[in-house]
Amino acid sequence: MARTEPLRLHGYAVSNYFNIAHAALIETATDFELVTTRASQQPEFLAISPMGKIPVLQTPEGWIGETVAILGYIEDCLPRPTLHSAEPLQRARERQLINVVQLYVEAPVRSLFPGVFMGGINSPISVAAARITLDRATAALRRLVAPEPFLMGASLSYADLFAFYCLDIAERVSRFVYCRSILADLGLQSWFGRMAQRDSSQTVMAMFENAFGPYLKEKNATYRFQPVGYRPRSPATEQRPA
Ligand SMILES: N[C@@H](CCC(=O)N[C@@H](CS)C(=O)NCC(=O)O)C(=O)O
Repeated sequence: MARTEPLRLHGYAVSNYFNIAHAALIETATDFELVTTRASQQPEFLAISPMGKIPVLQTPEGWIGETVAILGYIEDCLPRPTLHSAEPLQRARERQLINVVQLYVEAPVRSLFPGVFMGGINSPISVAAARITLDRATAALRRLVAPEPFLMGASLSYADLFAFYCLDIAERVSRFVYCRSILADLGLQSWFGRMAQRDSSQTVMAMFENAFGPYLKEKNATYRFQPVGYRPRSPATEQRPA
């Protein structure tokens, strides 16, 4: 059934998960609107997002949380497979990659957000524990992907979008905490640079950059904004370190 109302994506651009869903809506040419919302544990927000997290997608039929579920909904509403392969094994491998990135890269990196982006301190134990998972995940991802030119082969998939926004944040944390580039460890710098040049990335990352500086200031973060691989095509409004 054709939708008469646009989908509404609630969240804001500091969130790598919000950015994945935003990029997927752009890449699939879905009709959508953005609604700026912060994550919250208030009852009204928990009624639409059970974990109180962003993003959350408002559809004419109801609300969906969790980025993987949001991507699945976007894809299921399309007339034909767009960012997922039509072939079952390839589709499963795309999901496998998304799971590895979410659970074994994003989650350990997220455990270090307090000491990097939120004005807190990371204990040596949590820094060491995250490193163990990241090393396993790095080895696994090196076995799983060899961009040709996309992570799962000749065409862009949800796995590329998921990995791009998670690795952007992982790269920032890895450089800050471990003085190491996870993109270099993975051999994914060229892929990341190509992804950064996509129209969707230019739109989404410009919004991220605008939102991230004020967020870091609000949190009194020790981290200072640095460009990772994304370069805007037009002159930037933000002052960048040389
Ligand atoms: N598994 C969730 C993770 C979403 C998530 O962690 N969102 C963050 C922003 S990037 C958030 O809402 N954090 C606030 C909180 O955890 O209370 C998804 O896939 O959407």
